[in-house]
Amino acid sequence: MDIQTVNDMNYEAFLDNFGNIIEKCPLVAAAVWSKLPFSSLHEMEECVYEFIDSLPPSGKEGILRCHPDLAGRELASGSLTMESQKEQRQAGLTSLSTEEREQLGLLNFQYKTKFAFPFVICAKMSDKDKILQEISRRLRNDPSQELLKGIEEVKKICHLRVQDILSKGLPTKL
Ligand code: 2AL
Repeated sequence: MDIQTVNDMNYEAFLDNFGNIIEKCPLVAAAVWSKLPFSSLHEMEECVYEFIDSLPPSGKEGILRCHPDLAGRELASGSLTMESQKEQRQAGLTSLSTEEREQLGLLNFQYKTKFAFPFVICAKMSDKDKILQEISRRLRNDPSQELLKGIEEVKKICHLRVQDILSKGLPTKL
């Protein structure tokens, strides 16, 4: 898919294709569609990031809260979004031992108790051991540092989701 194909998309087609590049936040794609056309896909991604950066802290926290826990309730119940399911599987989170699952569950709980938003990391760029290390390390940060770090990870997740959509070739419902 090239930038011309994206620029030609009506609102519905754009949302069908890019609505979940930020987990459960189709509003971001809806806002970005208003800014079409773009001269490159890179410019489109930059527009996503600018939108997120322009949000007040409460909006950024809201974006983090739309992310499911890693190896959490939604993974166990099969209710993750398709994208998240794939990312968590690739990071090895669908094949944790009981001990590892309990350890991550406890760390997720401690993280959310401290920061009031979930721990977010780009799972595809990590693996279960790194995730356990990172959450333990990041638990020591202060809330403003973690808000920035979490949003940085959201952008990495977004970049890989855009790459994934583009690699699929033809868009749906152009
Ligand atoms: C996720 C997710 O669902 N996919 C990903 O890369 N990271 N969630 C999270 N809490 O970090």
